[in-house]
Amino acid sequence: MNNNNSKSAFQKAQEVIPGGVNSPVRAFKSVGIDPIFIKKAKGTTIWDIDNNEYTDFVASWGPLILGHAHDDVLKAVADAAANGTSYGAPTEIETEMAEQIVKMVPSVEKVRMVNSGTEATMSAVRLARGYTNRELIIKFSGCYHGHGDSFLIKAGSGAITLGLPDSPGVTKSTAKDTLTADYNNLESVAKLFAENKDQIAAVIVEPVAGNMGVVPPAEGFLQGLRNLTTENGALLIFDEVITGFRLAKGGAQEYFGVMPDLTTLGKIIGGGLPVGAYGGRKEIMDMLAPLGPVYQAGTLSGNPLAMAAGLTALKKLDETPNAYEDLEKKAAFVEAGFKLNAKELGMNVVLNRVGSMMTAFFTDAEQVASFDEAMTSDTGKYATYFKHAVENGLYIAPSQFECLFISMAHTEKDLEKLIKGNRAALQAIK
Ligand code: HOZ
Repeated sequence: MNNNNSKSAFQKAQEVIPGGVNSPVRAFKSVGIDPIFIKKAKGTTIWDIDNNEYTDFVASWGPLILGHAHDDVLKAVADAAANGTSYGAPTEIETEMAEQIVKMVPSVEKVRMVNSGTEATMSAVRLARGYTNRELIIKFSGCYHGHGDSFLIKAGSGAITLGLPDSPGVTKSTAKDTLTADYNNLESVAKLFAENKDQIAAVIVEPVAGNMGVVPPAEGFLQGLRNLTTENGALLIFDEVITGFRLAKGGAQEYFGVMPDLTTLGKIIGGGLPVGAYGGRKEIMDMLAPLGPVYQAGTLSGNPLAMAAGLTALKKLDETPNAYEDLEKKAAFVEAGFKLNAKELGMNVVLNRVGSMMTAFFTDAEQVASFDEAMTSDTGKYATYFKHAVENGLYIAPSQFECLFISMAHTEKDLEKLIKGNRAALQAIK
């Protein structure tokens, strides 16, 4: 495979961009090859600047559930752009977007638009602190909630991929306000509540962990968090930046039937443009300025292009009959194919899947239900697997600790190619 153009583009980028990338995990550092520079994409296919073609299962890390450059999204963005790209003033489409979110996400009565998932989680935690008049939060080791200071404590995603779960630059006083518990371990949460009586503002959790690879919540875990937070007067925040509109119209809260107080959203909500949002019960959301005292603002929040793209994507998901059943069928087909490959090759691979998000962990552990178990993965094997997947025309996450996403655009042929490529890549690490 010729990748000379990507190689020299990376050299050039490193002169002027730290590490040559605008988000660390894109540098492919943990898989030991230079990053692929993308030229264009359509549907499920992406082309790099050396004209290599790949079937994409990264989907821009989740947002592109309709596939790349969906015609309706492109038209909505072009129509909006023709009327101006930003006003810094209210528009009707923001209300339409809020109505659509309130309709789809069961626990959300009011919602505020921001520009990224990071902004959404930072703002939701500030709101939770303002509402409860408490300072501490609980997060889970290996969960990732963007790069806000409070969350870079035992953080997942690029932070574990690069071995930087606690970032320098986060002050000691900020770090001490974040307590960490173990995912799928309610006792560790109960202990923190007992040790910090009336001081915990909120528990923030990815209802399906997606940033230490996919780790599903154990039976009763989310309901247990709901009970513990209610009993202790704290808020429960579901970070649905990945799971929102992916597992069901109403995200993980609909899928698992557990309602949080606040929900953070990103990725799919922007239809491929930079959008985040946080929402919840009216009485909590009304604490936000200009109604209440908790401040949060943004020049580009509710941007008309981003709203046009996002609203088109959400409506498509809302209006397509059997959208989520179809995603489930496609993803189950891939899971079965991966498992059969591993079985026939006599390899131990743990495949975790919830709906259209999944991760294959290269570990000898019997299951991956916790951060510690995720960390038993052989990342060297993943690197070899990744290189062979790329050689076989598959674009998958350049890190063990991320998700593989199935989109509505994937065809049977795409999925068969994925299963075949998985077999070839597995053979390479056998
Ligand atoms: N933190 C993102 C994945 N969970 C990566 C974002 C990016 O590099 O674009």
